[in-house]
Amino acid sequence: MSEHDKNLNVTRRGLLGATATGAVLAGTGLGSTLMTAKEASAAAKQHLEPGELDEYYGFWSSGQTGELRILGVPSMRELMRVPVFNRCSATGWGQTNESLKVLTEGLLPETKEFLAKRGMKTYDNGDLHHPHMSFTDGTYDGRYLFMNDKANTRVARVRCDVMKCDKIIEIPNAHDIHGLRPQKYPRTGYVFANGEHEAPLVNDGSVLDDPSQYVNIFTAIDGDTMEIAWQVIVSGNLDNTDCDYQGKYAFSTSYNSEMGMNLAEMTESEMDHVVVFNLKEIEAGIAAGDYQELNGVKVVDGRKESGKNYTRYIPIPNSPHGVNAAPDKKHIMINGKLSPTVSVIDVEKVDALFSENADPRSAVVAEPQLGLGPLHTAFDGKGNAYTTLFLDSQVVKWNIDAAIRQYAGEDVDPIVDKVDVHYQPGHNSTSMGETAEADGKWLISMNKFSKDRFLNTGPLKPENEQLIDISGDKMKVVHDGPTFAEPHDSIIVHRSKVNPVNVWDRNDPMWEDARKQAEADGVVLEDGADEPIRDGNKVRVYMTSVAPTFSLEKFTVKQGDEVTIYITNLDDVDDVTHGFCLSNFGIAFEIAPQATASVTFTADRPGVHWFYCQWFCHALHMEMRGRMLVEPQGA
Ligand code: RUQ
Ligand code: CUA
Repeated sequence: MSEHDKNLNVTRRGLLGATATGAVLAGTGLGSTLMTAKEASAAAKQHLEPGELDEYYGFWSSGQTGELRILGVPSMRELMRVPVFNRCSATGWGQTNESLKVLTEGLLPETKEFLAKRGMKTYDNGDLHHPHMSFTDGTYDGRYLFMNDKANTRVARVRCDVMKCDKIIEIPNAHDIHGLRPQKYPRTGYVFANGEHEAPLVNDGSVLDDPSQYVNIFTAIDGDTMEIAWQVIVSGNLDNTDCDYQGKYAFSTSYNSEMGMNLAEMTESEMDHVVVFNLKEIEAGIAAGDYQELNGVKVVDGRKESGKNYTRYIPIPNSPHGVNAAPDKKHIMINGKLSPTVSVIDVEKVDALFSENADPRSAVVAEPQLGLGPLHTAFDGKGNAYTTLFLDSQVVKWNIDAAIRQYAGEDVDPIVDKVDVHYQPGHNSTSMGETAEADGKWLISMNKFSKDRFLNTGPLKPENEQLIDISGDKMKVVHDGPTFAEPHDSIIVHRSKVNPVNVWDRNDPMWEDARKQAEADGVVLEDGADEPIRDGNKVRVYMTSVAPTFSLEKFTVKQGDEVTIYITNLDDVDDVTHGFCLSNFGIAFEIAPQATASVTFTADRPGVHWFYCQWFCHALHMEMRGRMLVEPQGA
C-alpha cells in the first residue's frame, strides 16, 4: 500500500462513523492513485492481446437490470448479455412467441390474471441477484445457470449450450426470492431459494399488523424439471443461502429473526440466526405425509416452535448476510454484516445439533473479527477466505485454520492481508471459488459505488467491479471495471467447464410450438411458404433467411388480422445472425444461425410497411428487407 493509500485509508476510517452514509461521504473526492511498478507488472498478467481468449467465463448478475451477463476473466471484457427477466430490444426477448412462452408458462394463474388486467402478458422488470451454475460432485458441470428474481418472486434457468433462458417459474407462497444456490452434491438436484420478505401465510388482505401470522418460506426446486419439490415455513426472514458438499444440509441467514416490520424492529436484537435445513428429514417428513398443501406445493413446518427435525436455528450476531461454503468441504461462513465477525460452522458438527438438548452454537468453530460490514466471503482453495467489508471499503484475506485456532484460545491473528476497494463492496467471487476446485488466481470485488474512479456520467454513476490478483500472499487490485446496474454477484468458471454451440440444432425444443403449427399448416419451417396461410382472421407467414435475403420480398394481410411471422435462419455459418424488425410496429428480434423465431401481432396499420434485417449480416445487409402490405378494412 502506498503512503497515499494509507492516508486515504486513515481518512476514510476516521470519517466513517458506523454508517454506510458516513462511508459514502468519506469516499467522495478521493483521487485515483497512480499505479506502482509492482501493480503494473501484476496488471500485465491481466492484459490480453487482441485475439487472445480468456481463461475463465464470468457469469454476472445485473441486479435491477434483470439480465445475465457473460464476461471474460481476467480481461473483464463483456462478452454477452442474456436477457432473462427484462425486455431486450436487440434479441426480442419478451416479444417473440418463444421467449413469451418461457416468460409466461411458469407464472401463477392469479399473476396471469392480475397482469392481463393491466394489459400485460408478463412482468417486464426483474431484480437478478444471484447466478449460479449447476454442480456435479462438488464442481461446475456446465449444464445450467440458475438465478433469482427478487422483484417478482421468480427463479430462472439458462441453458449453457446456447446461453438462453429456457425456464422461468414463479414461486408460490414465498415473497421476493433473494438467496439462491444449487445443490453441490451429488448433483443439482435441488435449487434452494429464499423468500426474503415475510408475509401472512394466507395473504388475502385480512392481515396487516399481526406479525404472528407472518411467515417466510424456503423453497427447494427440482433443477431438472424446474418444478417445486417442497417448501419449509421458517421463523424469521431469509436472506442468503448455500449448502454443504455432503448433500445433507442447506443454510440460510436471517437478518430479521425478530420478524420486525420496520428498521428499528428488524435490527433490535444482537443475535439473529442461520437456519439449517435437514434435507433427509424434510424428504422423510413429506414421504410420511407431514405437510400441508398450499397452492399445489407440499409445505412442511420448520418453525422453531414446531418441535420438528426439519430445521435448526444457530444464533449468529448481528443481522447476518452472506453464506459461503468453503472448498475444504467442511466449513460454512456466515457473514455478520452489522457484526464485524464471520461465524464459521463446521458441517461435521451439524449432525449433533439434531440430537436432543444440543447447544445450537456447538457447530460454530470460529468467529474472527475482520472489520466493519462483512457481507460475503470467497475462497482460494489454499485455506484462505476473502471477505468483503462494506463499511471499511476493503477486502480482508484471512486464514481459516488460524481463525479456528484463535477461537480455541490460541494467540494467533487470522488476518493475512487487507486491500482497499472502491467503494463499498457487496459480493466477491474467486476463480472456481464456490466449488471444490477453487484455484486461487483471481478475485472480483463487486463494489456498489464508483464515485471518482471514472469520468463523471452525471448523477447516476456506474458501479465498479475490481479485479484482484490473489495468486500471491498480498492481494493486488489490477483492474477497475465500470458496470451499469449492477455487478451484484458473479461466478468465475474455468472455460474447460463451458462448451456452447455455434449454431442451433434444428431439433431444438425452443421453437417446438412453431414446429407443431407449421406441421398443422402443411409447411416445413426450413422451406417457408410462398403465401401467407389464412385461418379466419389469423394469418401465418413462414419465411426463411439466407444472407442477404428473406424468402419473401412482400406479403399481404388485412387490417385487423392477427399475424404470426415465423422466420427460420438457414445460414449455418458461425455468427451469421439475422434480425427481423417490422418498422413502426414496435417489433424486432434476433434469429441466430439455424434458429426459428416468431412473433404475433395485430396488423392494425394499413399501408406498406418495410421489414428489415436488424443484425448486421452481410455487405448487402441494408438491402435485406421486404414489404408487408396491410390492406385497409373493407378493401
Ligand atoms: S445479497 S450484497 Cu442480494 Cu447478494 Cu449481498
Ligand atoms: Cu441479415 Cu442483416
